[in-house]
Amino acid sequence: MSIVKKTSKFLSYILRHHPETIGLHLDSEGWADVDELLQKAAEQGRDIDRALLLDAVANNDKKRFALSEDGRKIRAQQGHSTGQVAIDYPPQEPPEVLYHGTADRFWPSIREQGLLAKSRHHVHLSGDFDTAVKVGQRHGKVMVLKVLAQKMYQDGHRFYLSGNHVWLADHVPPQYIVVEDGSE
Ligand code: HQG
Repeated sequence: MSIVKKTSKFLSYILRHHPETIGLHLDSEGWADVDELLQKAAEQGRDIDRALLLDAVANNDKKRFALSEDGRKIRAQQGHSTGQVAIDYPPQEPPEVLYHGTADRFWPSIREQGLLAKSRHHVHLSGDFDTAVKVGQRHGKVMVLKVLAQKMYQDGHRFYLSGNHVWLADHVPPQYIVVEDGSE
């Protein structure tokens, strides 16, 4: 694995899940001070300099991280599990449908409960089918679900769009989920 990729994985772990493992403070919007992060990482024997951090941010395949305008702060754009963070993306009107990729073994439970955020803060949805396939493949035999997002929205459910264009919802009740057979 390249050093840039390793750095991205480290940043995901720290900025989304476990900032406390290096004693880093995130504010409620998920921002960490870049200098502090580099210093705390160095204390743990992680040799990350500013150039490497900027490289990991700029070249991340899913644009997982964002820098503040002045470049002094960094945060993960979505996918958090840490209780220290509650990013307040403004609610947005979603398109007619959104997609969620999962593994087919989860279907009996999803059919009963709908889509739950599980360990993350939100259910993650995508605007395109292919992204959902990739997300689902991480879990096993992929199954793509179509979410009737516009109908859900009309019924009063909220949607948010993260800075890296991942659609987020608190919960997707089962009546808005249709199994997608890929024929579209
Ligand atoms: C499933 C990656 C049983 C859900 C991706 C999923 C994404 C249920 C798993 C982002 C369920 C949670 C998020 C229910 C949901 N019963 N299973 N009622 N409700 N599930 O990884 O959406 O690389 O937390 O279907 O690209 O797979 O991290 O969520 O299979 O954008 O940037 O529970 O993570 O991005 O798994 O992936 P995850 P996800 P990053």
